[in-house]
Amino acid sequence: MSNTSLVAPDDIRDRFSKAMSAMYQAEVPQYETLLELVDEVNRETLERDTALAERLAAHDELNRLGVERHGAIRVGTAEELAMLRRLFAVMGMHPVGYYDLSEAGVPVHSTAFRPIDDAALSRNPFRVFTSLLRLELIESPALREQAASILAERDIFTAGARELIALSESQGGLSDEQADRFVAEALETFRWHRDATVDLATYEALHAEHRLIADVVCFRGPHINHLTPRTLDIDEVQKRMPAAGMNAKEIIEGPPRRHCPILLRQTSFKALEEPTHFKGERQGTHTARFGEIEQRGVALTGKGRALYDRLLAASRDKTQGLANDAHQQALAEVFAEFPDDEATLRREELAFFEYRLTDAGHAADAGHETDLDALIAQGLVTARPITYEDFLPVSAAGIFQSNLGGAQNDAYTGHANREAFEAALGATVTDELALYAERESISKEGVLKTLGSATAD
Ligand code: OOG
Ligand code: NI
Repeated sequence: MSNTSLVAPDDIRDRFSKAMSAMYQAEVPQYETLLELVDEVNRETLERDTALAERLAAHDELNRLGVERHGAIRVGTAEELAMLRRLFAVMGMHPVGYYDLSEAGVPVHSTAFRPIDDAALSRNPFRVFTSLLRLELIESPALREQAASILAERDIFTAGARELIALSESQGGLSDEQADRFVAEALETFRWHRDATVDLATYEALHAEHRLIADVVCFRGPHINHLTPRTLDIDEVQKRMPAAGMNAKEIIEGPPRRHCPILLRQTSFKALEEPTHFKGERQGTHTARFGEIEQRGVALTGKGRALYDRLLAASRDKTQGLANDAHQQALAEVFAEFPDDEATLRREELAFFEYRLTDAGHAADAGHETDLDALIAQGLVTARPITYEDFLPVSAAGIFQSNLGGAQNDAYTGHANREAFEAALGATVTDELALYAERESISKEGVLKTLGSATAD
């Protein structure tokens, strides 16, 4: 087959994310309500803030506003994780970042399968936060073995999905018709199954160890547990959730509201109790699925991230137990130390920026100095914040916990094991900071080369 008849992986991801969204809206009607609320607040925000509307239009972001930014799943075995890596690769999604959630009392470690380059992110930014259960952290050997043997019996992929993944690998992509079949087959892995694979007593034993263990082990597949659209005003959506019938998470995770947004802010409506059939004709319920929203800001450098982590840790005592408004206020007070204008964030190397020539820069003769600050002051170059595309372990733990009934087990902490995760994955994870640093330096070299060198001849 010639390469021209193959569909771009970005297009397959776009089809897949739309199919996933439609499936989730049908399965979880409250998620549809959340999408409507987000859309309403986004429209009002754009009407009120015309500068924001112009900026989004200039960056060609308005038409993608309604597209989900991420989803999340949890798997039980190394084989499942490794196969998912191959499944996501078909759609141009690659493992970026290692997140140790054991630190927060949750027995998983995770990565995000996501598009990497700019063009792919702007075509469709959909990514999947993927966690691997760490059975080795379960204390009881009997329970550990029982969980492992239940997991060993399931296959979370359809035969069709396996065939199409192998086909994509051997022919270097999929045709239009194969891509549609792949999306339909892949979707089956993420579907909800109301029939558990175990009896109620087994479910309860695993649940008593940790609700997450029951969620991963007792079902036929890793049901997608949330999807997450992008909001332009997370504080406003949080405020309106109760009136729209949603049980909002108590607090917004991440940094406080700022003039220059940094990293990632997130909140959710809490997981719903859903009827579940257990083996032996027993009925019960399981809580797993929820809806989340996110608002993203600039990616921080190692130095900026260290400052963020320090301030977040310092805020913990002051914010403990506070309701959202008071929590945000206390957080803002601690974060007053974090510079909140683009020029300072850039000059102090706290955040990543992408450098571009302005119209004047394009028209300028070469032979300029190579001092970026001077070029910016002369209006020849602009610096645009690079959006953070990844996740935050403390925030992720907060999202996990609010949907797992706050369960936390300190016995799990202090067990980061990136090597074991990568061995299970069958690949290394890309370092997210290196990606931002590379983008910044390529853009810097590009403008300096154009403005600085050409007259040398
Ligand atoms: C994943 C929670 C983490 C996020 O946005 O930080 C997450 C899960 O509950 O499986 O999705
Ligand atoms: Ni999430």
